[in-house]
Amino acid sequence: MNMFCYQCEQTGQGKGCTQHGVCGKDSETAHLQDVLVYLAKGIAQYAHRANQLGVSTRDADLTIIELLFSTVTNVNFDPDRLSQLVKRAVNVREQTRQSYEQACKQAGQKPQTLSGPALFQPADDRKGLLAQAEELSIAKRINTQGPDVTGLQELLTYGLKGTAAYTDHAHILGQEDDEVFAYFHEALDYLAGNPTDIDNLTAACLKCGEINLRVMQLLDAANTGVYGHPEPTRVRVTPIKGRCILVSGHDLRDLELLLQQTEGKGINIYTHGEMLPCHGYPGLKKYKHLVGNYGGAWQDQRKEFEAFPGAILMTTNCIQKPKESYMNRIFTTGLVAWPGVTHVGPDKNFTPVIKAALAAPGFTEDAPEKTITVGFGRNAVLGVADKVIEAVNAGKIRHFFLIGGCDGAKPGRNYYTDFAQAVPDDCVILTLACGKYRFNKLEFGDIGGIPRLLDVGQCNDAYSAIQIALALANAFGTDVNSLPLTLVLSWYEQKAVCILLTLLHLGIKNMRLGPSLPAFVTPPVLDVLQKTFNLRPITTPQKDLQAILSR
Ligand code: FSO
Ligand code: SF4
Repeated sequence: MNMFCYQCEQTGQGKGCTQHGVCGKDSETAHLQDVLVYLAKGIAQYAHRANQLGVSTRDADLTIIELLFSTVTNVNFDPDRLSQLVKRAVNVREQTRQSYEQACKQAGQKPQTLSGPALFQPADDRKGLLAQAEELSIAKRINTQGPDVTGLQELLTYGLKGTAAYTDHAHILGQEDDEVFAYFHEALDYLAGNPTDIDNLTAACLKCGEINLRVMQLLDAANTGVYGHPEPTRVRVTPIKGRCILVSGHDLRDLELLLQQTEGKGINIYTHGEMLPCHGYPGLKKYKHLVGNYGGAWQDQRKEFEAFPGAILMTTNCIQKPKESYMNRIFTTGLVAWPGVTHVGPDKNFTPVIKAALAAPGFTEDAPEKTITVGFGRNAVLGVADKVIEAVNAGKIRHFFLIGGCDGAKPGRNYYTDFAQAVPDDCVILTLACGKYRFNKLEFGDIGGIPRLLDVGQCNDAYSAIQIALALANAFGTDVNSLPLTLVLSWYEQKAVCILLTLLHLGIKNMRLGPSLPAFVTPPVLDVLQKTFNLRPITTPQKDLQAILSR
């Protein structure tokens, strides 16, 4: 039974993964994820109408977010857990239907007769469910309505998935907005109607970017509200002697809870991948046993986890198929899952992780000390805005580059290392997300005390980078597009998609995108993006730099 998925940059030769995902997702998992997205639309059909009648739909709000986040690349690979989510989705859709019908009754209205996902009844057995899933496949839609419309529908779907991930992170730390949930219902209800108008679909994608900006603002408020503003912090990137746990993903709360549960137990905690920026938060760096960062970006994990002599905790994407050698000392929590890997449930009792760390040998000696600096969030950067503005006015800073986004396994991603190294000495590089591992351990020096490489944080901190750009534009009395600033982006999965939609919503022009363009953005759609936003693919670092600096 063929799957079809083209939601990430890794997709099989630009044509979609059809037998098995390059990410490791098998056909069964892919089909179950298609069912979950379809059911999210079904819940939304009722929730949207209930919301319009003034009824709140709390279960639907949170379930939709979790369903969508579970289908993001490299999050949930476990068919059993996905099947449980299918059951939960059907139950929540039923409850939401009842709330809607009740609300209609009270308002003296006749409930609308809905179709499609609202009525979909998943088969009881896995075989039947998978056969149904085949009918929902993206490949079918491409065949019937063509690649352009399907691609735009999927662009919106992937934007929603990314936005759902950020909504979930913000919600975990107590920040949410009913209007955001209502938007999810509206947008998914729109998709449930199988819209085909290209202009409307394009506008809907930009609307997703607008809402994502709000969500990222909530997430920024959540992170800084709970843990304080990141501050420039030196982080050790070489191991020290002792037992250890490595924490990967993006979830600050999981790290905090693990730090609390390991305090005084003689276990050192290391961040991995996108958890690196955690070292800059006062509320997290205060834990003395948060000793450093280990390894690089997500795609190197199989080698690095094998070599790590302790336990490993995955809090969100990006997990890869674990090797046998560390299967018994890797753990998942939250929405992330892999078949056979022990999952720590919502009670966040990390005892199994701690036991595995104590049973492992740990590092037997200190490696020579090496550090890098993180923590240049908006508060830290804007705290020295006067110095930055002065340096620009004095001609000491010629240009800013935001080299940000995801990392991945493709060789073409060397572009970002080469680009960062080729940036002239009188330019500053801002970076965020896991793509920075391509160059964040290189020496860039400073310009009059301002570091030439400023690490703004995770992909989750894109709001911080946007605020820095807006504040600079304000200080120079201009707009972001007139600043000496260019965004050079690398994308991999759907969180990058929603951030890109946010940047387009903000009208940011002249962005460079790579390493390859999304397969779901078809030539006519790309043409619109190029004409309207001058969004263009990366070429070579030399050519792109020359074009940017000669503007
Ligand atoms: Fe990277 Fe993975 Fe953070 Fe993504 S770890 S690729 S855009 O999940 O989210 O940057
Ligand atoms: Fe392929 Fe990416 Fe989909 Fe995985 S998430 S199946 S690699 S397109």
